[in-house]
Amino acid sequence: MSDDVSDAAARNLPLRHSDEIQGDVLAGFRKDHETVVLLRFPDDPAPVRQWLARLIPQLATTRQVAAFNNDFSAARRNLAGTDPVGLRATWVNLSLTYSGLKFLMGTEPFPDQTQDGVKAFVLGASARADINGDGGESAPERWLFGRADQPVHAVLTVASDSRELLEVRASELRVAAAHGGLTVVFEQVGATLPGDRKGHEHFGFKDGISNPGVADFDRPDPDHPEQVAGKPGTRIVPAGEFVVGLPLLQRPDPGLPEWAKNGSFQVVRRLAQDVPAWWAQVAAARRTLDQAGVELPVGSGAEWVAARAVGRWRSGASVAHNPNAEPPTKPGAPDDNLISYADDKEGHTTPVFAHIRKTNPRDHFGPDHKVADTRRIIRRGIPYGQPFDPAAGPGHGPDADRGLVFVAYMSDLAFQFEFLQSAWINNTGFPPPGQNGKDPVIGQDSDVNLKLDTVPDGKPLHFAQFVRTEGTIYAFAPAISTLRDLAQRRP
Ligand code: N7H
Repeated sequence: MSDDVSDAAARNLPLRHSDEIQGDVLAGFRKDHETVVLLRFPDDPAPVRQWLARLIPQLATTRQVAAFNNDFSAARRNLAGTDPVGLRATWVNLSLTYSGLKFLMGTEPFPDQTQDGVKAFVLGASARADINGDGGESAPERWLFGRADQPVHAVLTVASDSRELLEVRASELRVAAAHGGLTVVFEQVGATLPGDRKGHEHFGFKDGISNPGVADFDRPDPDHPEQVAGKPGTRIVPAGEFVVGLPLLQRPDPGLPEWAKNGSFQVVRRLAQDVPAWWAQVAAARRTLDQAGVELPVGSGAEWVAARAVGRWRSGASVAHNPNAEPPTKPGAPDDNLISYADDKEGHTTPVFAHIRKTNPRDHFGPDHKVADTRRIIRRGIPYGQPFDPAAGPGHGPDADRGLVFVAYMSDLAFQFEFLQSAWINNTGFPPPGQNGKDPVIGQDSDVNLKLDTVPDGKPLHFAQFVRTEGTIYAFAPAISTLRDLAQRRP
């Protein structure tokens, strides 16, 4: 597994030892509790630089987080899969928005703004709402953060094993920020869901199964060097897809300034999920199919349709390998991620509109995965709010706030995140040919065309959007040395 690398193997994986790249990007904090604190700078840069200088030694590097995750996995293995209680850490990372970077640099950070990814970062997420499909109820004027009238300069990502430890650390960070004259514009707390729902998102599906492997960070499988050892199906892509200045798969190097090297662009999005409404429409879709006489596995119910919408069953088992029913979960088995769409071009098993197929078409366009691999992002999301369970009392009902704190890293906001949103998720024509529908989990309202061996021309099913955008920030997590230069006002 990516976090399970022996000392000997780690020596040949130079990015595991990076003291430059911040820790959440490649290693991933992977904690049960996380908060994202959005900060605004005061007018005077001097106290902000002092705040930054004091903060830098507290920022988690890739070396620290990778080593911790490695120890944690080893201990977990020795404890037959339970979490080692004594091994705890609280991590902090810092990213800056365009206006935050410009403020600290005292000059234009990107003299050349012709490149699309740079343009997206400079303009910010609210100006890119049309591209990202953020209209109507998801329009920026309604956002809780990231609106044009509500500047954010810096983003602290804080993660810990317990809520108490997180709260202590977050309050220390808030006090330090206040000393520097910074104000908290918004704070979004997230936590893994309780009990057996740990690791699952609010609709009920296991999340965090498929993230890209990264060259020089993840150990390649000796027999299949294009995949991560111990993680069948997890493809290794060049690190430059996520970290600026490192090798890319096939795009030309965008030629970003030297200070950006070893940094990563970050998207933070609060995505509200209307759980009962989404499931009600899944059940309605099932009734439509039953009434149309479409033959489906007996007793499979709404779950069958929901699994088609996601591409996985609730447990994370793929529809590709388990078309008819959710299989019993096997303890200790690697995640079901060795998925091919090569023999399912029409999507009779995994629909071409399924969320995991829209966002990573894998080998749909060819065995080299190139179309998919250049658009990958590293996802570090965590749920917020209580699970939907009205009988459990206040906070669990249909009107309570709940959803996903979506956090993702990449080296180009336009080429990766924005492209996924506009060209794949919200494009009824993707994948060509024909009109297949938008993503029925996170996309805008649309009909999807469900094709089956027995219904090769497809049956239209309507999916309305029950994931609403409530805020978005584009930020950049600079290398530690760049942050040091900014604290000392070196250009
Ligand atoms: Fe998605 N969901 O509950 O259905 N996502 N996602 N996502 N998502 C994935 O494979 C979900 C969102 C991706 O490589 C799983 O790890 C929800 C955005 C990508 O096969 C589940 C929300 C974007 C993958 C969900 C949400 C993506 C992925 C299966 C919002 C990009 C990996 C678990 C509330 C812009 C695909 C897994 C692959 C997987 C859900 C948001 C992208 C269950 C509820 C905004 C690339």
